[in-house]
Amino acid sequence: MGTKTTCRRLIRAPASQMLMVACIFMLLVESSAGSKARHFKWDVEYVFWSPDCVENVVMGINGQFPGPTIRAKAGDTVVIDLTNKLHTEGVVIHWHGIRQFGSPWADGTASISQCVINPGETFTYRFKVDKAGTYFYHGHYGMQRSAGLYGSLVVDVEDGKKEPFHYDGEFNLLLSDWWHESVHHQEVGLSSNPLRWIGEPQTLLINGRGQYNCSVAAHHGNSSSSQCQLRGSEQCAPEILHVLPNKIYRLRIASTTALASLNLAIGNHKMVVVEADGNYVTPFAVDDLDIYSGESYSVLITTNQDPSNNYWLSVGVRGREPKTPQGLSVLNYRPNSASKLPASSPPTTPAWNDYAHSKSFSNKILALMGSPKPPKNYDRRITLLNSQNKINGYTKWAINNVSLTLPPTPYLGSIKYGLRHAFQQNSPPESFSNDYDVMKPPVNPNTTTGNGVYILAMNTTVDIILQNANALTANVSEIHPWHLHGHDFWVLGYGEGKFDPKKDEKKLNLKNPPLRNTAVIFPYGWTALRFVADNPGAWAFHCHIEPHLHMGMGVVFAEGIQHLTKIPQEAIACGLTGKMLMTANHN
Ligand SMILES: *[C@@H]1O[C@H](CO)[C@@H](O)[C@H](O)[C@H]1NC(C)=O
Ligand SMILES: *[C@@H]1O[C@H](CO)[C@@H](O)[C@H](O)[C@H]1NC(C)=O
Ligand SMILES: *[C@@H]1O[C@H](CO)[C@@H](O)[C@H](O)[C@H]1NC(C)=O
Ligand SMILES: *[C@@H]1O[C@H](CO)[C@@H](O)[C@H](O)[C@H]1NC(C)=O
Ligand SMILES: *[C@@H]1O[C@H](CO)[C@@H](O)[C@H](O)[C@H]1NC(C)=O
Ligand SMILES: *[C@@H]1O[C@H](CO)[C@@H](O)[C@H](O)[C@H]1NC(C)=O
Ligand SMILES: [Cu+2]
Repeated sequence: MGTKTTCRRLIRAPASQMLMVACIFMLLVESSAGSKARHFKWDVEYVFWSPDCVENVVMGINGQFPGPTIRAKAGDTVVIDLTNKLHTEGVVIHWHGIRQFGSPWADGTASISQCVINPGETFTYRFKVDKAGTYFYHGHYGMQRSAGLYGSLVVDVEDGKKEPFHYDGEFNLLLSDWWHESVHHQEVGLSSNPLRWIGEPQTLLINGRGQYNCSVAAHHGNSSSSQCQLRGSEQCAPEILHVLPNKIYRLRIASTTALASLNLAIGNHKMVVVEADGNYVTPFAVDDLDIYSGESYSVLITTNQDPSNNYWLSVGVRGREPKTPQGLSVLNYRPNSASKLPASSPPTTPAWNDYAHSKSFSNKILALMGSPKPPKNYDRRITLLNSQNKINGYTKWAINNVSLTLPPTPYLGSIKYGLRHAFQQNSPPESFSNDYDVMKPPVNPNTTTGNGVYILAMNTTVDIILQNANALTANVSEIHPWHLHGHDFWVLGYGEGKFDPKKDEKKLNLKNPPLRNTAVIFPYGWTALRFVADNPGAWAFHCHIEPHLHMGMGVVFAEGIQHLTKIPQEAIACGLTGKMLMTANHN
């Protein structure tokens, strides 16, 4: 079945002439059982909001923060007409975890998959959600994710199929961190010499809700802050999780933090981890769960505790010396009152630098039996050294000595049309020199900014070794959660120090490695990933810490772009591809 839609769209050309582009495209509606198109109309705009009881300017969608939750079934096509109502800046939205098979222009990465949507313009994101799981979406231009542009995306199994576990109800917990300083202020600080670091967040948010300068748990006598005076209807009032006794609930947990690595725990309740980044894992039980920015998990909890009590759900900072109070919510057994505060204090977050605890958790994550297995061998191995450097006095993050600065023309279009001046044509380095000491603060005069691309041969198996190192300060190496667009990868293993092919190769797990889209590198350690370059497009691979990406911590992969028959004009009507289209349309 097919329907034809004609669209007429005003595209603002760089030279400010208005150019009418009429586009005709086929809207293919799947006729397979039960799957359908789900339409959304969104306006992105700044709104006044009080995420942590302090009023601020927040990037909202349809007047709402966080943005609306998208709910779809595997196989559905999601269609979002996104209108930019920001007045003074462009916008794009990335659908985090959706691989965008056959729709790489809908990945929502500025300068990579598309041009930014200018103020007043509407861009239609149309993509298939092909795999059930817990996902989210967020801005991917400048630091708009830090400004609050995010929301949840949940994909249910298709009709007639079942999840490999049972549950009676579910909750969605989108975790984030929040600063009172505006994102523009943060961005200028990061781009200044000397660097003005953004510092630790003021507040942790659960579903966009947190409390600054007061605590919902203050009666436990701990915090210096006072008891929050909340009625429950405030924008900052915690969302209560109402449950019934002796049931199983699925908590879908996703982290879209700008900076914080988090740990989540629920008083008295164990959690059984069943899903990671939209892939099933072999279930395992934990008391607390580490989650890095860009990751998602599903856990099952059984409500088998004393129903006359309420229980804290706490979220705290790991991996950086915390200066931010825990984020809190309450688990309430119906029909008892939710206003009665829990009897015990909130679960304590493990020490921020207890990396053994974090590694033990990461190593428990293994694919569920029957999941796709990695190819036995790789065709190409790229080793990516993560280092912090000074470039002309500016503090930057670099990958193999190159700090990423995105070009004005999106790679998807410039590669497709062979516009060689759009970005550096030499491939970035495949590895770093053997004598680089990852333990010592580097003096690295050879670091530069750059925008070259790793061109991957179609359908080849690519191994990535992410190598952590010392930052500019002695004895400091940070956590970096790396997120890949357009693919899931297998996490083959984590190790300490410099990756040594002779010694470490045989430790890689090729039997049941988990498939994910985000994986962390621990301080001074390495992480080995494998994926198949089977999705034509231009794909970002980057640290999911927003200020780190802003400081250059990312690379770009591209594969099979020549196999794409047509890229919608509205995705690439800027920069050199914009000029090319203008010429073509005049002829
Ligand atoms: C924080 O709380 C204290 C005492 O409750 C109050 O004096 C102060 O003004 C508050 N600060 C902010 C920024 O709300
Ligand atoms: C009180 O707060 C501090 C710091 O936020 C934390 O280390 C400590 O575990 C808390 N104590 C209790 C009883 O919650
Ligand atoms: C990066 O710079 C360091 C120090 O200048 C040098 O040892 C190393 O070989 C360089 N790596 C690459 C990939 O150019
Ligand atoms: C920097 O790069 C140049 C040219 O590749 C090389 O000769 C020099 O040794 C490098 N410097 C360091 C410190 O690695
Ligand atoms: C890549 O693999 C897919 C699936 O096996 C196949 O359909 C496609 O033709 C292959 N493309 C190339 C360029 O080899
Ligand atoms: C860094 O660690 C080493 C070894 O643990 C120690 O000898 C050195 O004093 C430390 N340096 C600083 C600046 O803390
Ligand atoms: Cu990072």
